[in-house]
Amino acid sequence: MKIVNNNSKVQEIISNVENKLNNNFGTTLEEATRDELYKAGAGCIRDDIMHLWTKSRKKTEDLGLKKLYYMSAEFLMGRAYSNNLINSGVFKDYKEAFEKMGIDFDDILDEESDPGLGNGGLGRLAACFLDSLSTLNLPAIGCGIRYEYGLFQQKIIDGSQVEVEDDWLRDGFVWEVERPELAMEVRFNGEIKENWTEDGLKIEHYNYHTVLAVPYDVPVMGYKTNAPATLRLWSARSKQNFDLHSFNEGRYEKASADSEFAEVISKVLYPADDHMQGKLLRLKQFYFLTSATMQLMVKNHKEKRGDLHTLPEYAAVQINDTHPTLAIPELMRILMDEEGFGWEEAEDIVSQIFNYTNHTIMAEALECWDENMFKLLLPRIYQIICIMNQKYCERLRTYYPNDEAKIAYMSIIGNNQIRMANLCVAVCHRVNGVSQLHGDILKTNLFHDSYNIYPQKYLAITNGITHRRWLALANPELCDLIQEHVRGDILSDYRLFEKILPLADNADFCKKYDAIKQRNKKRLAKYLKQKQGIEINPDSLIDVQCKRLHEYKRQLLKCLHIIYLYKQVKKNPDFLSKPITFIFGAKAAPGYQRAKEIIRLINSIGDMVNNDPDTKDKMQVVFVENYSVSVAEVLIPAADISEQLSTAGLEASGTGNMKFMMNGALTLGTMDGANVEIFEQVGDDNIFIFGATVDEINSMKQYRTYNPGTIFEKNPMIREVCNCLIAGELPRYGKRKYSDIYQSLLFGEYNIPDQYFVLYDLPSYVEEFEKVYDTYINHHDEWVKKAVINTAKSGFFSSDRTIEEYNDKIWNLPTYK
Ligand code: B1H
Repeated sequence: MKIVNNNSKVQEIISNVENKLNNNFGTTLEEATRDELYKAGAGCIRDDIMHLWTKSRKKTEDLGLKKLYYMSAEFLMGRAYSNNLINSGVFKDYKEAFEKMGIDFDDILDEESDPGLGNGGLGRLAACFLDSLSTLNLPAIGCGIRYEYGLFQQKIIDGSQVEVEDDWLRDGFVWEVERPELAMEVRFNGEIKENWTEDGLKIEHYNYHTVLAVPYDVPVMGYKTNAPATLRLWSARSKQNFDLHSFNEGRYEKASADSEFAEVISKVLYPADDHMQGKLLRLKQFYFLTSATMQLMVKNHKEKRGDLHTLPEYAAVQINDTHPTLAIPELMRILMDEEGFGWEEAEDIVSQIFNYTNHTIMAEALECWDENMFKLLLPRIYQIICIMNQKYCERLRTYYPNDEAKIAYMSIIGNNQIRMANLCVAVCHRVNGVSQLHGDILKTNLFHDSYNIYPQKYLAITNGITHRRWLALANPELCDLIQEHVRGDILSDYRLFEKILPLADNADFCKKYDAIKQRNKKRLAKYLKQKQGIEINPDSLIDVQCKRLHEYKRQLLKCLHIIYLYKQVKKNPDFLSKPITFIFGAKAAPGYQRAKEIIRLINSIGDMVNNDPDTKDKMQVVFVENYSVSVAEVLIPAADISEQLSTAGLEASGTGNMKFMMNGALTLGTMDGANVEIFEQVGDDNIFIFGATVDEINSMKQYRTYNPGTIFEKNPMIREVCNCLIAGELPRYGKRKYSDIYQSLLFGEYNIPDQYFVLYDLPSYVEEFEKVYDTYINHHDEWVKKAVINTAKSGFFSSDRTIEEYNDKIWNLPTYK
């Protein structure tokens, strides 16, 4: 019976695809290009999703359900087609249908561009959250920017990173719907006049620039959802597409200047991760996003409910890091200047609606804006922030009388800078960190003084990842294996993962589990051969570090370790009994010179190790180009070891670590971010921890007791490894030497040598790696058992759990039924 049903579904898909090819592209199955086949197939599932989406949006509005606005400058969505098929429960049917038509379905999936509208973890988290919100039937809209160009594509040429623009819209984007009827006007620059009238103070803004914000909506199909979420991306456009007035007067330059002013705003994503760039254009992007979103939110509420005082009953706003902070003063502006609210009244509403997630404590990432630049671009918002600051400081003085130093530290404006995190903390209802450790650091460190006054504001909610994409889509075989052994649907209930825990002792299960890992390694080998012409040994131990390139993430530590192993193998050919493949994937911000230098170093080490007859069969170093969501989907399921090496205290959470553990790689990491919670979930025996703890690092910083020079002198291993950077064994690109890196480790920048404690942690890393290697090689059954335990315990890291927590503790959204 089932087979017949299935067949008829497959048959239906085939005829739908044929119809689409015919109706939309005027072509046939035989003639169609791959792009047309992709679009026809995507169009079919899109029709179903659109239907569901339209219906549920209308009903949500009619029922007046409270809705979440998840505001973020980044949404790193990844490809939509396969994800939509999985979440609609028809992936296998589509695959079969295409195969019946004689078409390789993987090739079709590969046709889709991978929208990279985010830098890394922060943007990917937003995408996982939308998937979970949709799956849990919680009314939600993600609000972001429709960057015409996403994060650059990375090529490695001669060992160096070369950036290529990411023209993801070139062939069209089938999942979006333009909504010109919802376009909003956003105003920049100009002057403010205060007019006292009979009705009180009226604010007049004149001589401003207008930019049109046009929303494009994308449905986000959750797993078997009744209520797909919406991703609303704003695109900037000039109000007069062509300013006829200026044109007629012969002022061509002004006409085109206006359109340039507008269109450049949503042109490209800023490519710096965990690093603040105080550029005017960036500020324009943020105001553009927040003003358009707040205006439309208010307009919708007024149309539907009339009274703006009830807004907090119908809307919650989550601010993903400080980037969308301007939504706060913008809502104040709309309520006061356009809706006639008084200050207290407006503030009362604003303080109920907004919540802020902090993602980093690193000083260089904390967003602040030059006061003068800000004042010119956003004169009214500036005034509002000044008043907020004044009132906030007055309030603080009642708690901290006679402590002006503290007030200066906490104030929103200081040293001619506007500090966005302080603004958020001053106003938001809830402030959260993204792992337990990070939440603690916020309380004891970054926001300590605010925490002392408002402890109830602060909470920690550990990040998560959607197991639909990171297991079902990326590792279908493992997903099926788990599903076969549990009752209930793991894709809708992450708690079921734990049911496989007893199977860690079942030899038959472990054998199947291990065989899947092996096939995923083969799949990776095939991918690398096809995309980069690189051959790897799928029978080797696969050790992966993939994430943005940043000094605090310590790819350099891994480099030094590989150099150490190389030296050992050179001295003793039997040092490694089984080969290891070290895989790196990492993009460096284009202006981050040290990070780019580390990419060159990785490739140099690769050249040295991979071409040396003494080592090339024992170890291989591979740099995977263009690390992105779709690359991660092939890489992570193939990994044996997950490298999570950040200096303790600096990685707020990490989410790659969760993807690896779910897919059965064992973590080799520091006690940092969510690694701590992975440790707590799986227990001491099933994770490999090394390095200094947060307390140790803090104490070394506080008392300035760390001196890498001493370690260098005392430890011959460290001397040998460091000397390799400057001794001339490493092939170099151009005239480069790695002496800058060497210098920074031993003498440092601004007199802080080795500020990320690489040399400090290297000995304990080397030692721990030996344990990892020994377990993998000599106790393989034990290894597989540990891997199974990791998968079994990974349910906690599903973003469904994370979203449930946000909803319980912050948003209180109703479920759509
Ligand atoms: C994270 C950022 C970030 N933290 C500024 N901060 C950016 C900051 O373009 N900018 O200006 C972009 C990104 N990203 C990451 O967030 C943390 O480093 C990870 O530890 C964390 O897992 C992730 C999600 O919470």
